[in-house]
Amino acid sequence: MAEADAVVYSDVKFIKAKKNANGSQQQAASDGGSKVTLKRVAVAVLITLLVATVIALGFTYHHLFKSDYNSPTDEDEAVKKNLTDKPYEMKCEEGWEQNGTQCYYFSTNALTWSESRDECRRRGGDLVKVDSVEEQAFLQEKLGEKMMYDEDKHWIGLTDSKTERTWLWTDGSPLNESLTFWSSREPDDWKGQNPDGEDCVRMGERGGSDPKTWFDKSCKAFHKSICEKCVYCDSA
Ligand SMILES: *[C@@H]1O[C@H](CO)[C@@H](O)[C@H](O)[C@H]1NC(C)=O
Ligand SMILES: *[C@@H]1O[C@H](CO)[C@@H](O)[C@H](O)[C@H]1NC(C)=O
Ligand SMILES: *[C@@H]1O[C@H](CO)[C@@H](O)[C@H](O)[C@H]1NC(C)=O
Ligand SMILES: [Ca+2]
Ligand SMILES: [Ca+2]
Repeated sequence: MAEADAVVYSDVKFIKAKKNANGSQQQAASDGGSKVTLKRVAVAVLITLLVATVIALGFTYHHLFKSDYNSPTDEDEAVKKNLTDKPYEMKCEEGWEQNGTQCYYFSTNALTWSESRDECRRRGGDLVKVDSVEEQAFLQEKLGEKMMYDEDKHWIGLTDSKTERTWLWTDGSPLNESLTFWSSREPDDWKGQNPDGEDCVRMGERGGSDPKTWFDKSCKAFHKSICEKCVYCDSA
């Protein structure tokens, strides 16, 4: 409807223009039809060219934009998706379990405390150091499930083998006395098994949820152990 109106209107204008130019209404009327068609074709061609130009410009822009800026963004998105989909694979190595920024390896080899420490260091970490209530809760939660029998406790990186009653972590730092998780009546430096007493610490309570699961024990006893490694650090 609108197009028909437009055609009629342009027809009239064209005829008027023709009449003014050469004064012959007859010729204008006879030529009018084909000239109007030509004009419409020309407009259509122009519009087509315009549309093609816009599309071409758009494609070129998109192409430039994509190669200059989009590719790193796509990659960032992939890494981001990777991180949210598989946070564990992205950070801790296979066999290690993550809690916060730390990775933990629950060794299944029963070794002395020193041998266990060597094994942790070979794996790029050290025997675990408990730095918070949350970390202790995490470790006990894991051991509660992993321990196969009551004595299946695991070495941690705490010892008083240098000076009796001076408990040090493997990094040389002293035990914070307001952050200890001794089981009841521990440490007792019991000499029943070894006359040297008990200078190393093992932890865990099968099926338990009480975090107070530290026991001192002869360093020569054989136990599984927990290694710790910082995800974002170069060393443990
Ligand atoms: C996604 O993670 C896997 C391992 O979990 C890794 O091999 C891959 O390169 C990662 N992809 C990206 C885009 O980071
Ligand atoms: C670490 O473990 C504790 C105890 O299981 C849990 O409450 C906390 O959400 C864990 N943190 C992360 C970041 O996984
Ligand atoms: C000892 O642990 C308590 C409780 O987590 C903490 O508030 C305090 O800052 C710690 N002290 C040292 C010297 O790390
Ligand atoms: Ca720690
Ligand atoms: Ca003991």
